[in-house]
Amino acid sequence: MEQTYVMIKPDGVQRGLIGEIVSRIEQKGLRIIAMQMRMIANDVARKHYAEHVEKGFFKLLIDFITSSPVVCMVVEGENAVTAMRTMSGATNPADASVGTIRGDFGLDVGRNIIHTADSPESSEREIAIHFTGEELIKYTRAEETWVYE
Ligand code: D4T
Repeated sequence: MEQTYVMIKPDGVQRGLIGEIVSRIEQKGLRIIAMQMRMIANDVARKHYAEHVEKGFFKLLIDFITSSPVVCMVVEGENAVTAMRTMSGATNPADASVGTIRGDFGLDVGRNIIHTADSPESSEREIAIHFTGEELIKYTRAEETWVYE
């Protein structure tokens, strides 16, 4: 089982998409093992997006992600990183396929609704930024014998 870090961004929360997104994750068969709504502190945001520090959009990105509550999650399942990236769609919603979260609900790269870690290594790094080990809950979902062969 793989774990991935997922975050419903301020625009997703403000647009009332928490339920829709959580529902898609549940319906996919993935297991949410941690979930909390919180305001992201500036230093946490800078750590999370450290790879983009030199980019022109960095300040706007930090201002945006700290502007309003986000919903932080750890999602677990077979190939969870790829599964969540596929469900989220291309970074720019203009390029995202219909049926993906960004393709169905977004229009602008600066308001792309959801973040999902892009590799198992990023996932491990991001989970450690946003959650403690004790906050990750070990359990199985009753339907998993019907999700996995
Ligand atoms: P996140 O990290 O938010 O899941 O997005 P991606 O993994 O799909 O894309 P990314 O790291 O390349 O970009 C991080 C974040 O910055 C915003 N962004 C990106 C932006 O505002 N303008 C831009 O030109 C780009 C490339 C959107 C996502």
